[in-house]
Amino acid sequence: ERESKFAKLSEKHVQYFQELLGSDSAVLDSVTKDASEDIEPFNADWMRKFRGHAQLVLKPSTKEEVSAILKYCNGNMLAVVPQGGNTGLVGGSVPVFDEIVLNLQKMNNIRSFDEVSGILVADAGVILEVADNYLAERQHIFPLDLGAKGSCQIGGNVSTNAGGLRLLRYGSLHGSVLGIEAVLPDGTIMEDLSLLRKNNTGYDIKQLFIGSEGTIGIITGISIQCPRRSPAVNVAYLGLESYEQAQKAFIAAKAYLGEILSAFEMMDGRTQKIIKEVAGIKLPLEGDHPFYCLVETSGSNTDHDSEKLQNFLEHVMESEVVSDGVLAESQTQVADLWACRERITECLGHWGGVYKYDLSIPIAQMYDLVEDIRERMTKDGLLGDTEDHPVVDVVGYGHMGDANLHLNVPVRRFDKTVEKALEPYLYEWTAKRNGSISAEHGLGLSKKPYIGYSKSETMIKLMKQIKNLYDPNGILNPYKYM
Ligand code: FAD
Ligand code: 2HG
Ligand code: ZN
Repeated sequence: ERESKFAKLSEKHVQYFQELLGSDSAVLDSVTKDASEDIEPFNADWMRKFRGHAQLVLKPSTKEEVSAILKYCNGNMLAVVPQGGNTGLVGGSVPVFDEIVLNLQKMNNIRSFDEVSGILVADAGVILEVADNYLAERQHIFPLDLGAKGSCQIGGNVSTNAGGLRLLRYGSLHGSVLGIEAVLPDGTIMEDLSLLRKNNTGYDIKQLFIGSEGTIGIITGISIQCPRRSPAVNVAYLGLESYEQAQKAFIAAKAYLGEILSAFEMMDGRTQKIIKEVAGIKLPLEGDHPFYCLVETSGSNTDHDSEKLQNFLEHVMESEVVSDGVLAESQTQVADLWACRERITECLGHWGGVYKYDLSIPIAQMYDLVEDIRERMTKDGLLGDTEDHPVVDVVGYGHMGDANLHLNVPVRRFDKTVEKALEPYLYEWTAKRNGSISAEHGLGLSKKPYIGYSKSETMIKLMKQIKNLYDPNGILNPYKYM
């Protein structure tokens, strides 16, 4: 239910924001006002699963504007949803009711880059791919990469503590983000854009903002440690007979490739069949394999890296860990092999909807859950080839090197019976194995009711105390997180 403590948007409020930002930075609902831009894309999430009813979208260009907006909203009890690229997968970036959307897209300047230290300082609204291209021109790399790079913003990435495809190599944003500039709900500007790798002077408050999903403040800028870009990047795509073999391949990759291993991704055969059927992608290997792995190395010496990779491939082929494999021989082939992994998410939406789960589970047991759920869906008569079955398939893939499974259930329509058969069953399954109900996508709206499977009562109480301290009126991203 909409919380009655929040005010409803009035003409007076709109007038204040238009005077503050100018009318082209305040997008209004076309039903009630003259629309300068369609408001619908700001109200609907990427999956088209969640839809809010904001009547106003604000696009500030400076931290001072963000501060003035929040101060006014806090004083007038207007609820606000911070929004970056709106690629989040848990319903966190769109309103639940009529919250005002504060979108960061106009704050998109790179502020500085130091080629000696590799530290980048940039506005929160810079698109991830834009930041990475900027760094590529300077022989550096953004320490995060993910399929939504063309749309997601670095502020959104930090707010969700996104993991992505190379966490195995570059670690979590909790390690690489050095500083944060944020605006608190009462309008206070928190300047903590440290350029220091080491700084032991009290509580590390910026860490609270990393993964806080817009609940305690709006991130307006970040400073981040960026590694040198590796001149030698190799990618191999392997076909395997079983999940058991995929685990052996991972062990061998760590042993043979050591410090140059930069990604180890697992895709089941069903995901590969789906990308071929839905997007017409030509699969790199002949025939069907039950499992596939994508292995990437990044190093500084082409000959040295190639030799290591050859030894790895010889080992896994000779010992029959891997049934078949292909090594990219050009930049285009590198991109083609990565497409087989990165385009899965987009293709799974083909039939209408997807139930998505993003779980941390001990590697050895990761794929057991996919098989268990497939059996459950079949037994309940929900999975089948015809229209009267809501479930199209049950697939598993993900960041195997990080013990992060993406279990996806593509459906012909969102259906309460399917949802009830999945939840909380698979959260209980995960909790029993000491896993996490969200490895990287966060809580948002989808996982709010289930946080208890991953956090104790004491931890939830502490989280609520932090929320109340930063946002006593509860105006920032209400109804979500915990
Ligand atoms: P949004 O979706 O706009 O917002 C996400 C959350 O952060 C919301 O709660 C919002 O309120 C808050 N927020 C956004 N910006 C700010 C800000 N400046 N200040 C405060 N709060 C803010 N995620 C992964 O972790 N790993 C992946 O590999 C991955 N791959 C993806 C692939 C695809 C194809 C898609 C569609 C999504 C993928 N995601 C992945 C999920 C998503 O892209 C990431 O979570 C991303 O970090 C969200 O960034 P965004 O700018 O789109 O944020
Ligand atoms: C990925 O790793 C993303 O591709 C998205 O985290 C996963 O769609 C998903 O479930
Ligand atoms: Zn992922």
